[in-house]
Amino acid sequence: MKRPILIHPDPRLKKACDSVPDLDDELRALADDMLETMYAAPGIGLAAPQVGVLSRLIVLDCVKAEEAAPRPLVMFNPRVTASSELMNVYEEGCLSIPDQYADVERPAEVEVEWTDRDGHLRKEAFGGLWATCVQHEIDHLDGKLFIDYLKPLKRQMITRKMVKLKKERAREKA
Ligand code: K1U
Ligand code: ZN
Repeated sequence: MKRPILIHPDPRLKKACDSVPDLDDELRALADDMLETMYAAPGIGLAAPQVGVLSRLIVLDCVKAEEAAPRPLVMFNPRVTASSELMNVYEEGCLSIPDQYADVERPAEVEVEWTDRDGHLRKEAFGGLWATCVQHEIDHLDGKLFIDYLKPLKRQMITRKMVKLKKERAREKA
């Protein structure tokens, strides 16, 4: 089931999320819903707070080529265990901040540890777009958005645009 994606500004996008103590069917169903929501958007990642659930769960699939096999990853309690000194700049977007893009600098490679959908502990090193995306998604779990890396004026400008967009969408619904 596809779930609605919250649009910034929303207090739920600014909160630090709780760790997931034990996996259950409800959490696995949430992960499946998030993957469906992400692919439909379309997007390459999604974090639970973006669908209003304040738990440490992210999904991602950064396989770009249409002919390549998809690689959906479900990560419960993901954490960065090592970061490269080498940095990388990528023009980021966010499904909670539609149609706004900006350059963000982050470590080019990260090692991430997480619990997968089957409850197994996993560890993997990511580079390129995967590294950017997994850091963007883990930031969501700490209540941080990519616009928080921008200069205040640019951040305010984007936030004003989003307030306007939300008003327009609410008017269309009424
Ligand atoms: O967290 C999110 O809101 C998802 C976001 C992830 C992300 C994008 C770019 C850099 C870092 C993290 C998105 O998926 S925005 C949409 C997007 O980037 C995209 C959509 C369709 C095809 C390819 C990319
Ligand atoms: Zn985002």
